[in-house]
Amino acid sequence: MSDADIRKLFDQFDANKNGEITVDEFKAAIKKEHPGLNDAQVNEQVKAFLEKFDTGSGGAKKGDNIVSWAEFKGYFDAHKK
Ligand SMILES: [Ca+2]
Repeated sequence: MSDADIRKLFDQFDANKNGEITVDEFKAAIKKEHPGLNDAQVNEQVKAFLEKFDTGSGGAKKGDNIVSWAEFKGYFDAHKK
């Protein structure tokens, strides 16, 4: 995935375009993408998302339930082949 593709994906979640994905933004995106999910299922997705991305990479704060661009991109950089 190119940096531009990663950015595009990030921007899809970052609804207010402030460079951070909050839990509320992620929830809204998941509900839009998968309208059939119930709250418990949505919360599962949120949990998995935060475990993956709320890692503190790029000098961001780990575990603050906010995924910055640096954290988002850091995940993909770390998993590049
Ligand atoms: Ca945001």
